[in-house]
Amino acid sequence: MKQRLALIGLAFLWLLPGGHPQQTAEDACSLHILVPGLKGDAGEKGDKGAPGRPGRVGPTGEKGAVGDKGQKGGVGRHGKVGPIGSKGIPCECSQLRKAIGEMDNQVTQLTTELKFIKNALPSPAAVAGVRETDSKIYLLVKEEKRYVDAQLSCQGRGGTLGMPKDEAANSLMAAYIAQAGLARVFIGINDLEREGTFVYADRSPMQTFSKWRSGEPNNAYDEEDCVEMVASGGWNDVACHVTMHFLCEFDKEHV
Ligand code: GN1
Ligand code: CA
Ligand code: CA
Repeated sequence: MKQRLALIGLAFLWLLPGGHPQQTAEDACSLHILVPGLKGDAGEKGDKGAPGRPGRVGPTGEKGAVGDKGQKGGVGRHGKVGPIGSKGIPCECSQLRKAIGEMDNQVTQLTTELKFIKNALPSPAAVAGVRETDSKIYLLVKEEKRYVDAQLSCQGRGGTLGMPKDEAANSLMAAYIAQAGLARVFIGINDLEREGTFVYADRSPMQTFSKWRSGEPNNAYDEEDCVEMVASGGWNDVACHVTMHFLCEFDKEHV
């Protein structure tokens, strides 16, 4: 123990500046391991390193000044079809939307075509094969029918057999018949309810205006309760069971 302490003491003495203790080769070696050597010369400059990783995102900057007002945007698209009401039938909305879109296109196309027909063509009614006044539309039907069936046909189209209640209407109807190359057509006048008392197809009574041909109405063969108009515009009572072409009339308000 005493020997060990003596050795440590010797080592310290050697470390002190100016100390020159006697030392063996073995001693010097073990001492060099314990103590760092002197700083060497600076080495050569190394190669440039690889670029570093991107830095972290910086803090949000301060709000800038308000810019100029932008230009007005275009018209937006149609909105989506709304939801079905509480009592609605469940359905495929995409199919409905598609159908509505197609109808929308059809309405646009029809509107354009109607506008063209009304504005560009000289006589829209003539194009459609009918005649019209401010309040009525007349249609010649070139099918041979008995009076009652002719009236039903007109009613089925939303009208009635033509009822000439003044000179203007009578003239228009006559010209229409003549231009169609027809000799006679059924019109909406009859005395079916009371012999000799002629009424219009809408049951309205005959007023001051009438256009009976000379000698008519004569109730020939005691069986003439319906009325025809000939191409010149005159009226004649005829049997209701005969068949002929007929002329329908429509109220513009109701078509
Ligand atoms: C005669 O000749 P027509 O067909 O135009 C008759 C009418 C009758 C009709 C019956 C002047 O007319 O009253 O309703 O036959 N005209 C005359 O078809 O007698
Ligand atoms: Ca009669
Ligand atoms: Ca007659």
